[in-house]
Amino acid sequence: MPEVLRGALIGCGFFAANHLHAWRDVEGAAIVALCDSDAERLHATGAAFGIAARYTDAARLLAEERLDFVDIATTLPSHRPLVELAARQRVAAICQKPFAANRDDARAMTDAAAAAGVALMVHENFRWQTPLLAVRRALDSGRIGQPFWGRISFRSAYDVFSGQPYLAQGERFIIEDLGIHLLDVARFLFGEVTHLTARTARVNPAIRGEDVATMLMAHAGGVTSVVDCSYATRQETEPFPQTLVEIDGASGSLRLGQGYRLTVTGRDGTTTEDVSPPLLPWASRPWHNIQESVLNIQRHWVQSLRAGREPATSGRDNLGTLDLVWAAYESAAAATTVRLPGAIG
Ligand code: NAD
Ligand code: 89V
Repeated sequence: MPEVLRGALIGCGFFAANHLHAWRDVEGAAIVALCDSDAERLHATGAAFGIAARYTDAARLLAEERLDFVDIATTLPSHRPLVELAARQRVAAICQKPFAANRDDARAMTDAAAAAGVALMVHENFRWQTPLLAVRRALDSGRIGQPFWGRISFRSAYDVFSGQPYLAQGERFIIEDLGIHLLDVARFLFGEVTHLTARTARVNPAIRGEDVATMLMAHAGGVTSVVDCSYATRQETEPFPQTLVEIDGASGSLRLGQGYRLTVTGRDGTTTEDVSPPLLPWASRPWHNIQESVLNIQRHWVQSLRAGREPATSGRDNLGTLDLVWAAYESAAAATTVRLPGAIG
């Protein structure tokens, strides 16, 4: 394996600058080429980051550049063709979330990477946020004992549509765009899910999809969890983009509250810790939490490739999160509880 892995970024839109800034901070990898079908965006990004090799066609990029991986930061409709293209060239790929629109596409993508013998990671970065990693560590410390109940919550009135106008246009919105992160965090903290019930609502009349969702889940390990998200919730202090967590266990409880305060109560008393993410030099509030998680997941990608290990949020792993997304839409539409494909009994 080369000392510095050669990567290309495909998709120079709203979020791409975070990937590119973070790649500069990742040891052992460099972005050597860019691709975007929009030439204006491509050249603006190339100029901003000093990257001269620029392509408007991903097939040409892969044919002409010698690459160890591609980092796909395009929106959902292009994910399957781009992942398959990379696999055909035997190039490893990172793909932004949402990975796929349906199980057939997701399977085709994971099968293509497996058949080519290349790594495939979904850029599912929320579980890499410093505050959420601190929650995982607190659970692992055993202080609250065996968890039996949890809540992962993200409620905001932040205007996400100004930076990402496509979010207002899709038939599906909050579960597919944001709930997907929280459902992944629920799997990260409580394990796989057997049953899910969801309710959704659209409060903002200017958008097409749902902007409020509540999911109730039974996890195979015995935890009952609630995942709730809203972009229609105005509060005294706007918490965007903080994910709040409540967990009750057999010997105590844990709360990740606003302002990145982690309070853990065990039989030995209560401790409160500031688990704020660092403000990286290229980051800006309030996005710094998400921005730092981009750096963390990209570092994890390089470490995984070097160690020959499957990344934590591999394409295969992400099927479990996507199943929850699709189950949530199915449950909300039919007003029923959905049994997950992997559920036993
Ligand atoms: P965007 O629309 O602003 O940018 C996407 C870019 O990809 C555009 O410039 C478009 O021209 C280009 N593109 C599309 N298809 C292409 C193709 N086949 N070949 C080359 N270029 C192509 O979107 P965005 O807001 O930057 O979001 C990109 C992805 O990142 C989405 O899937 C979104 O859900 C995800 N996202 C993730 C996070 C996170 O925290 N993980 C945050 C924001 C966005
Ligand atoms: O992560 C995302 O995809 C973003 C946001 C956090 C704003 O929902 O769209």
